[in-house]
Amino acid sequence: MLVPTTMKPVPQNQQQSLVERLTKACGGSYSPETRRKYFITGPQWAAAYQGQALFHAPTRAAIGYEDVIREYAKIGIGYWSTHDTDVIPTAALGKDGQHEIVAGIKKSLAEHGLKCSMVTTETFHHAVWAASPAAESPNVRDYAAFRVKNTVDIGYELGAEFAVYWPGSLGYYVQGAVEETQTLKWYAETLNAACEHDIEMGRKHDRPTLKHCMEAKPFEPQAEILLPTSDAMLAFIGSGLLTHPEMVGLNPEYLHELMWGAAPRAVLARALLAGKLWHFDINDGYRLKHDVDIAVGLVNPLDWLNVLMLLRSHGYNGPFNLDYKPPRTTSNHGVFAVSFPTAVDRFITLWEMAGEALADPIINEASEALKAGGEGAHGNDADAIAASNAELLSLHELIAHRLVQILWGTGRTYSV
Ligand code: 3MF
Ligand code: MG
Ligand code: MG
Repeated sequence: MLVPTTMKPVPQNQQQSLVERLTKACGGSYSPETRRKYFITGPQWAAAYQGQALFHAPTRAAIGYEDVIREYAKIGIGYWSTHDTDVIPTAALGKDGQHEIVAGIKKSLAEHGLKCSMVTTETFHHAVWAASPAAESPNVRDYAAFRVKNTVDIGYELGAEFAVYWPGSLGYYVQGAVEETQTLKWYAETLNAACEHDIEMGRKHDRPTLKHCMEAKPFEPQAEILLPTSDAMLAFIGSGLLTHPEMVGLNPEYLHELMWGAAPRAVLARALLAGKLWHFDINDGYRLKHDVDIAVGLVNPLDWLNVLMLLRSHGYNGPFNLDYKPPRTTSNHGVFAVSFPTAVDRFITLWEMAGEALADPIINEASEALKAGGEGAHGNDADAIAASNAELLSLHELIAHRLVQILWGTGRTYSV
């Protein structure tokens, strides 16, 4: 809405307080104690994202893990997750430098009362991954195996329960350049190396192994992807290529599934049925567009309500990982004053609302009636069966209407 502005230009030193005052005026925020009751995990890379992209320069200053952990603690985000190279320079991986940094992270987490929930290996940014982590060259694949095993070690060190693998551009820029079945076999070997190392570590440290979760993304701006969807990954897990398929599950990302035009709720349903929904990256965005990583509920709140109803009704108790990118227009201050607290609060409200929707008497009576079905027709008479259910089926649309009503505050109307 364009309205003629009567406001005077806002001096720089008054902008933060204006943003804070208006954020507070929105209301609807939860206390850090309440926020900590949910298994909400904050990635290092999300908060430290500087706003750069293919055509875009950074808009925010670099920040380290100390800042992120401290600010997450203030907000009430109880868990932290990281890529290896978010915190450890590539050249220091597996060396003394790594041990010093990991010790510093442990101290920071303990000081602020956070836990490390998940570790993940960056197999996409560095030049070494130009031909993917499952490249033809054996030295690249040996290096990939070193990296995932080293991430398992970091996970043990920090007490993580989950390891996530987003393979990045696992595929090709030009058709015919790689042989797909061979590439997938090589990719499986890397995951096998991670699981086998984990089993050894588990024995040594007398603790359960990590849950290894694959994350699919249908397209990157520059490559064709061999495992583009969660369903492709389920097939891969069941393909016989993995030595420990029972240790490998999924980390679907809401937007990654929306990006290829799927219904995220249906994707999650298939993962639930396979017993592989272990971790969930939460964000929002648009169908058939880039991976814009908008914060949860800012684009599709109704769809999110539906997703959370499904997860609640199936007792999903894994992490909700805030894998989004504060927009380039948000400042370093805004990342922690606006972006993260409001994302967490929308998630909590949607989660609680999903509980309310599941208990809603209208929705329940309608669902039960649909399951009871229409009376009076059995057997092989298709016309009679259709007629016996015809009036009941209007309840589908009524259920959708009721969900929208719940979303905007049941029965809200205007006096016009
Ligand atoms: C890319 C992603 C990744 C993965 C991360 C976890 C940078 O679109 O979603 O975030 O979630 O690599 O392994
Ligand atoms: Mg993700
Ligand atoms: Mg993403």
